[in-house]
Amino acid sequence: MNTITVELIGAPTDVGASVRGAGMGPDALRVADIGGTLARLGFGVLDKGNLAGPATPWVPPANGLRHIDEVVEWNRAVHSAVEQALAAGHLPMLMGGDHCLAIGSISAIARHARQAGRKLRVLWLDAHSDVNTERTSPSGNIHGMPVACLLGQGPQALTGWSGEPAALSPDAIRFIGIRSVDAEEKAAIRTLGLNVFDMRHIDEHGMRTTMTEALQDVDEDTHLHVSFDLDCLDPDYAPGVGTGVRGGPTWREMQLCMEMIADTGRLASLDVVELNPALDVRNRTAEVAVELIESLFGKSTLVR
Ligand code: Z70
Ligand code: MN
Ligand code: MN
Ligand code: MN
Repeated sequence: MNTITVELIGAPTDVGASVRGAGMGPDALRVADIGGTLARLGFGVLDKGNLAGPATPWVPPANGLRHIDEVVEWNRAVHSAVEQALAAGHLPMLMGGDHCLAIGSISAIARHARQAGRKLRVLWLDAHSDVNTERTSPSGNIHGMPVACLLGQGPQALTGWSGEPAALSPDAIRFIGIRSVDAEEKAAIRTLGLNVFDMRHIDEHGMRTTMTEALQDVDEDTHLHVSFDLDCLDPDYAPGVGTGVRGGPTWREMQLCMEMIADTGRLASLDVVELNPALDVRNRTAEVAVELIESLFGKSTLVR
């Protein structure tokens, strides 16, 4: 049996966020014992430490984009680290940092999947749809734009990194837990035909049916990537996030979501983003994240 090595990549920055503090996310996950937890599940664990990058200037947006140069620099570091992890045959876990880092991470993953001749399926677990561009964003915060960038719709400096104009086609992505969508994002979702399982869908059909739908057609040729924004969870369970939105999945619903992903056996890469220890309560959100990641990597309470 060959052991999978999970490579932990810390990207300590809040450069794309609306609130300061997500830069402390990687160490909060380490304090909650992300490494030991994965090792006890039988995985090899390689903690590469934290990437280096520019400080967050905390200045207003210019041309609809806040901190674009620093966002590009952090994403370059992430892209290169994820590329190297995949080349080494490891399973990369990007520990953010805010969600703008998914641009670098998923661009590297898209190139890798294409070169390996594999289909890519991205599960975007989030309260937000993150499909703004510099023309539609109400804030200029780039953590609200990674999906657009990956679809080839964002600013030029943040598109095309996978070697194709778009890292993802609209049908490669499934959104789960969405409940905060800006007016122009709604229009983009319709125009692009994105597959959104919003909270109404989860309320009406339940997490089990939702995940069965979201994972449909995932097969042995699929590279499955999970981009886990911790604000997907209801803030009652995950207070340590910059932009909590009421009415999200409970801890139990999220556990089932993770278990059903694990059951596919196709998980090949992961982003864990938007953890904000400055707003957390005694590291509870980091601990919840580790509990959920444990299930994502196959821990099961069932006796089968
Ligand atoms: C809003 C914007 C966002 C995360 C907030 C919010 C986006 N749609 N994303 N928190 N993770 O500013 O674009
Ligand atoms: Mn190795
Ligand atoms: Mn997000
Ligand atoms: Mn979010």
